[in-house]
Amino acid sequence: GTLVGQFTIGGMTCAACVNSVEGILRNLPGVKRAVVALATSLGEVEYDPHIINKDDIISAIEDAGFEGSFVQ
Ligand code: 9UX
Repeated sequence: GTLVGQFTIGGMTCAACVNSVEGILRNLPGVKRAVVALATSLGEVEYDPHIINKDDIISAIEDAGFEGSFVQ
């Protein structure tokens, strides 16, 4: 199965942050797709909830020095 979640992301200040965050998310086991937008501070991730959950995804974002919070 697959879920899609949207999250806000804080702390991205340059375009390279986008690549960094997307790379981190895409490398997580269970994450199938990840996009973040600098202009809106929003992101979306498609993931397999049997492999990874929202808390794991937020922890990865915060370990990288950003703030993340799911809105859906
Ligand atoms: Mo830009 Mo982001 O120099 O972590 S890559 S601020």
